[in-house]
Amino acid sequence: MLAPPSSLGFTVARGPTRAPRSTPRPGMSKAHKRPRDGAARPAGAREEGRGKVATFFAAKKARRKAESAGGDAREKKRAPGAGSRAVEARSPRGKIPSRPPPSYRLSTCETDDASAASVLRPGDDEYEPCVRRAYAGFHVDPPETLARETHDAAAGAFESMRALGMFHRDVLAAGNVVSPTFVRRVLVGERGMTYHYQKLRIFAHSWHEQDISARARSGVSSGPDPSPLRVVRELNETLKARSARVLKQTRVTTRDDEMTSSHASRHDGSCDFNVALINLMDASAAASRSDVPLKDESRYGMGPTSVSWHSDSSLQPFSTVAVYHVCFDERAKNLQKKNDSSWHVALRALDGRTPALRVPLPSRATYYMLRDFNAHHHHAVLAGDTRRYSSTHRVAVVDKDTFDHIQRVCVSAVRSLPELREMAAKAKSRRKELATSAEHGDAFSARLARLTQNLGDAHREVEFQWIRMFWLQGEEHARAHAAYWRERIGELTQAWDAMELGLRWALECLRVDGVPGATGRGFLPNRRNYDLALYVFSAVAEAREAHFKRAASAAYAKLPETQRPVRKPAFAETSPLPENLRPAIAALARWKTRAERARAGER
Ligand SMILES: O=C(O)CCC(=O)C(=O)O
Repeated sequence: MLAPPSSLGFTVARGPTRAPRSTPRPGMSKAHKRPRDGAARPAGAREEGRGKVATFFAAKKARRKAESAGGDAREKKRAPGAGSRAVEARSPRGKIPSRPPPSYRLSTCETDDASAASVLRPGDDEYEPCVRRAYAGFHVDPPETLARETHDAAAGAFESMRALGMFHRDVLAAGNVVSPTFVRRVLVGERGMTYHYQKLRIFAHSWHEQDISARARSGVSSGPDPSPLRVVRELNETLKARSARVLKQTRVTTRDDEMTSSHASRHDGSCDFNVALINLMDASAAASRSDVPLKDESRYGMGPTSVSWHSDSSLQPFSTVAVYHVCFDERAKNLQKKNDSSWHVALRALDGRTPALRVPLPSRATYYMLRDFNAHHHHAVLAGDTRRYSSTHRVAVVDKDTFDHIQRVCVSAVRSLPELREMAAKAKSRRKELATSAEHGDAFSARLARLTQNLGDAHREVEFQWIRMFWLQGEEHARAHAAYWRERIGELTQAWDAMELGLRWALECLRVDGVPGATGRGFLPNRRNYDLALYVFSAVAEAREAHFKRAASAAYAKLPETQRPVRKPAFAETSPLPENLRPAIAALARWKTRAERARAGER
């Protein structure tokens, strides 16, 4: 039996005298496979604060940060000319250098700055040469490229999704600023996919046939027949095929870059879209009167933007983004506005010389950002006169962003818990029984360090990247995901709950009641064990504090009650650890000092 909670030196109502509440459910244990990539993500790293925790694993964090930075180019500022640096992108076939296209100086401009501050539109004298030179990889298909049935089905599906209330504003975080998106969105995609952008993980409604049927059975309406999710999947297939064709048609062979077809496809990257992030944008006038009024584009004076300048994040390197859009005019008899070109996509190169572009998009057109276009350009959406849907088909990263991944992390962490429980029991009996050999102590300390670190990583990842991300988006979001995600988040919460108990056992291993040596020479964990545990607990405490601050942000006040954050995972009297870990951290610091004194006394 482990010590009662009060003896840990901080107050919790009930201690870890029970077995893990949640040996994962059968569904989870079925997948007891070795983790494929082994490496836990920088667990919670995207959300972690920068307090004193940073000092302990500073180097490690820096490395992890560098690794994760590649995926998110959103709103990064670059100095003029910086765009001419080659960046290396990792692809399944290794690292491929990605060079920005050559820059273009307007013939009428005397300086780079003047050229870079200009905007070209189709029909301008230098539009075509500029696009060919500096915007390679941008391609627009006119509406006629897709079949009429495809257009009609897509328009019907988007309208049903709107009627079903599937579109919501995402509340994003950039630095300390928390703000809702101007547009409303929904993510649809492969089973178990999520998409992480601007510190928010959004969860895909699965377009898998079985999940569509399960959704219908569970009473979560997926709308009329055919299900809009199925229609989006079909649109996705159509755009995959079309993207492959566009990639083929737009390959350029240069003399020093003689391409075999495999070399060419290496640069083409994937167009095997696994998610569609669908945006619903109100007409400019209505959007400007809304709770989240549009802002004017400030760099070029392009007017109200529904999506401001950015490059897309969390995409597989060199992968294509295909954007299909359709406009509706509520005032017109025939709602679908076929000839509307009031919506524009704006593009800019990041080289400090090339003019920006303002490209009108006829309703039902599709545009493509091919290969590494997204790495060297930003895009924005300039609001038009009608309601608009844009279905953005992407090849999102999958390493750390699928349910399979986090399930593997949890299964592996939960598997280590029995060992930790035994170690906690041993540590307790040693404290009572006196002397153990130093060797035994060293092995114990090393094993404890490893288990604490792995458990801490998994615990932070599942709590901050998954469970809290899910509930941050509110009760209505949870209901909308009843068919697939809610149950899975429940499984992850069970695993997290077991990990909380594991962390308590790790604490138990480190407890030093009095000064050992006064009553005999008990087991003393080493300094690293304490530092590691302090790191793990402080990281959780800081991330929780940051999360609560974010959830309390005024940005949520603009949303209906049902879309506001839910404080989960929940803590109860019987929880192994309290939600506020500061007292535990203080106790750990005391034990560390006592252990150090005891060690010094021994010398
Ligand atoms: O709607 C569009 O054309 C693009 C939307 C976009 O940039 C985004 O969703 O990130």
